[in-house]
Amino acid sequence: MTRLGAVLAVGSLAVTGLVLSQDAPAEAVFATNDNAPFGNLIDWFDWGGGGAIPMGQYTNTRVVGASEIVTVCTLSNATSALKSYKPGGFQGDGLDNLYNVGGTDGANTMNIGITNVEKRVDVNFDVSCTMKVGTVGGSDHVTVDIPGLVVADAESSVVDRGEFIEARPASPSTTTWRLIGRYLGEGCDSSLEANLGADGALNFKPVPDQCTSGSPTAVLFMDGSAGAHIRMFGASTTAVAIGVVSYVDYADGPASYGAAGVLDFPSWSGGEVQPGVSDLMSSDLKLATIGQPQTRLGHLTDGEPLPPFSADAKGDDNNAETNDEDLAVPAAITGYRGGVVIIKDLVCAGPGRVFAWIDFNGDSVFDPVTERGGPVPTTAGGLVTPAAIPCGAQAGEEKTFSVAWNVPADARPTAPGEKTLVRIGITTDQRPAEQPMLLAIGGELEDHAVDFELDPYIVTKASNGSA
Ligand SMILES: [Ca+2]
Ligand SMILES: [Ca+2]
Ligand SMILES: [Ca+2]
Ligand SMILES: [Ca+2]
Repeated sequence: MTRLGAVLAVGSLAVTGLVLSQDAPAEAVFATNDNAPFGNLIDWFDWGGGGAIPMGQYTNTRVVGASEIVTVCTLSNATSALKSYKPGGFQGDGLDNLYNVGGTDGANTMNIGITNVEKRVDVNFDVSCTMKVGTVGGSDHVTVDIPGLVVADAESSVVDRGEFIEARPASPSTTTWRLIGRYLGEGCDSSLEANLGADGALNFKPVPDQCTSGSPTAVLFMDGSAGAHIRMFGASTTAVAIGVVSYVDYADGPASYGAAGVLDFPSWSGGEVQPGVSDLMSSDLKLATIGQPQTRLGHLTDGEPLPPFSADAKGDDNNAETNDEDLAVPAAITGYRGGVVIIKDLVCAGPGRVFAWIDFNGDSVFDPVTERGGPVPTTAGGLVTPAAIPCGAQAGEEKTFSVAWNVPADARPTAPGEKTLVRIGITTDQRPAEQPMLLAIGGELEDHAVDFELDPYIVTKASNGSA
């Protein structure tokens, strides 16, 4: 770009607390503007306010109760110095119009661009990202493979001066390039020319040139590679932004039950960039869409940026156009102390294991032993063994399941107007997930508020909670 009409960036704001050093910890950075494509899902790596970006590991951390999700991106093999760039620093930048915190142009505080220091040289570097999940401050973290990276043009490119951005996936044979967002300034009639090579590298630049009203800008998902070789050329400045796509489906009961959630990744379809030369601004190329993950409860799930704690356990039901808390948990459950209650005919899609709890004594916490469910006893009058319930091995195939509980000796009925909580989760996580306060990998959690009726006159051992 040339700095014609460049807007002065405001001083660095402490949005992320990122210190520019190796292993620098930072909060995950999500755009806050309403129109950001998949804005709740994309954690853009923020490289800090205008300083050098040394090679090394950078981390973003999200805390969920006693657990944390640490996204780790590693930069390596740079052939030239790199520094951070804030999209919106040049008026032709389009990325700040798609993703920002604080506003567009100079108001944007997201330092998500990686830019060249030297002019008129080919700049090459490698980036790769992964996630780790474990107890905050603990040594029990497990590595989670992430399915892909978001790559975007963070600064307008001047084509007649040779500027471009290129990303070559680490696993080209298993990677599909998908267009997930784009921007074109008012009155700009440039296209964004993409050239997808036989080696999987995608090169893109505005054609015939940039626009000061907002150059054609693409946001691309490298579906199948969590690493890339980046190559870019800045006659003056050119910059690339890297993001990681994931979501957490949180439990939505009262906070006393603890923050719990399941980390997962959406499945993508459409928006495929074709081999050879194409125009990413063409209306013939539709944006990619996301679908339901294989492992879920009911038919739907979704992610949310923060735990939607709520007294009536409807925080996650009411926070989107569709209610993803769609397990048919009955409004009332009846049982007696020492007996068994069963909730029948719930729908899950696997692969995965189902875990379930009821707060029988109404003390606003789940007892991990006495309030945990398990498979329906196979012998008449038998007791429930608290355990996970398998949910099929066929990917994404829905099946029904039932879950049973022993009613503990301290169970008490809910008072008029009072509810108690049922928590049901499914996960592909192979770690022990015995606690209701967990951060699992892959799946969904649902909370449902119910009446619990204690009926000493029930004579059958098992009451059908769904009746
Ligand atoms: Ca659901
Ligand atoms: Ca949800
Ligand atoms: Ca309890
Ligand atoms: Ca709910």
